Amino acid sequence: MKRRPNIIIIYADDLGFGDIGCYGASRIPTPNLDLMAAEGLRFHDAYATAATCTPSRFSLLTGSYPWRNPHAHILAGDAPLIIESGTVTLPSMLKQAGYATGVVGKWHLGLGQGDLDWNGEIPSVPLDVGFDSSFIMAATNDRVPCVYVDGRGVVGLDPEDPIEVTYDSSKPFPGLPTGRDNPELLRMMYSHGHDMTIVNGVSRIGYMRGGRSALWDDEEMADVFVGKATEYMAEHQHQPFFLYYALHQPHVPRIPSARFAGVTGLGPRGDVIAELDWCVGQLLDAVKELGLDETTMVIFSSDNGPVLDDGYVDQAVELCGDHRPAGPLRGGKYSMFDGGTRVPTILRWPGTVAPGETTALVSHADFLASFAGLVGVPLQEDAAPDSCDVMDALLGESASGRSEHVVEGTQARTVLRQGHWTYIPPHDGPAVVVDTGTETGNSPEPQLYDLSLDIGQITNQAVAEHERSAAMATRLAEIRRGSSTRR
Ligand code: NG6
Ligand code: CA
Repeated sequence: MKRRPNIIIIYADDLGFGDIGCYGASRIPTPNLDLMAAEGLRFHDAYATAATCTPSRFSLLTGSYPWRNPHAHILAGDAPLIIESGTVTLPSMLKQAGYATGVVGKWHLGLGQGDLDWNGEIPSVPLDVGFDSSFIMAATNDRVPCVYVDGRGVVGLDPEDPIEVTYDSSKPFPGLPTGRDNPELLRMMYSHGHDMTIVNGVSRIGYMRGGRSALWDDEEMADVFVGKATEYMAEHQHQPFFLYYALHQPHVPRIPSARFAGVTGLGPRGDVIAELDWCVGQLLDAVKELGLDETTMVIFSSDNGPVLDDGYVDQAVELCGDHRPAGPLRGGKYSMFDGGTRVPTILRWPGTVAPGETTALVSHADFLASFAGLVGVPLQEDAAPDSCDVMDALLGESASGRSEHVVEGTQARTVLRQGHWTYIPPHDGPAVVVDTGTETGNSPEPQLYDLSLDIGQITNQAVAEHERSAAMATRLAEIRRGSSTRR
């Protein structure tokens, strides 16, 4: 008998492997995630496919490695949708099994087909790739347009005050204040980038004009999204549903609601993680109150690793102290080291999944094939090319997931993990990005690490284990040349 649990994926934005209590953090209170982990299965070796957002989310929804799609890199706020229509996606597959499918929160996979008019019906939205309900922000909370999009329309837009958006730095809207020219208008200064249009006293990436009645309030964003997420569950409680709840925390600009400002002593970054935990609690409370506890599988994870200074002066670096956002891992967001892609991952399904921990290797790209197996939808051969059915590992019934997988840092620079070994090919470029302080993993030499003995990737074994290193280089090249790795 196939099962059809409700499926909820809660996806944080830039939350690191060491950022929450159940993964070792002691200075940020995360009682709801800690309880979720105590009641569920906690993964040590679960990975996003990339160290940045768009490519990770592309994989989560399509089961494809991101480097197969040349558009799967950090997108501007007015970029076209990068999932081709007709692609089998997590929600379109679940729809075939009779699920209601909804997305709430950060999208960042593009909207429209280019040259987007935000003032009419927006073509190519989540509704066109498998979701039947959608309440999103287009890209990131640091990119314009700073508005919510419900279905195909901007929420609260006054037709008399249309929105215009551009990312062309040679065409800023004349006379409109920017962070660069009007720093006196800012309540949070930028540190790098983020010096364009000012919205709510915060300068963003990109330029926008108009749409004043539609602008979001950063402080309210957590409440708005969690409100929509719980509303969605209440509306669909009588049929199986899939909810992709994509949190905006702890991405920059880090602006918690007043209830969370100052609660951690780590500055806004710590505070928005505490707020994120509260959001998870609200959602899980709603699951319980609706009586859906045993019929709902909830997965919590993050799209990429952590970063402290990602472009605003918010004291994330200064107040971090002994908190280790990536835990024992090296690198973080943007990095080919494990800190970029190995992320906290918790699965809770009371009555079906026993509480515990697992070291099974799983990729977020695997959710598509795994859920397809669970609900009994056969996948066509060309669908979800890199998604492996690791449902047994996800349910804690097997200790082994995949034998190998590929992740990327930025610019589609890929890394191969096989068993407990990780191979990083030689790459040009800086070893450290100065602005963000991240170690990229770039090195003129090949790097090979034994994660079972050296989780912090300190000792390069590429010379000592020359044959293994060469074999992994060959295998990675073979995977990159091929069109599918799904077995
Ligand atoms: C970078 C931004 C960074 C963040 C990132 C996307 C600058 C200087 N930096 O380009 O702040 O927005 O893009 O983050 O503009 S992600 O989590 O959505 O991938
Ligand atoms: Ca992210």
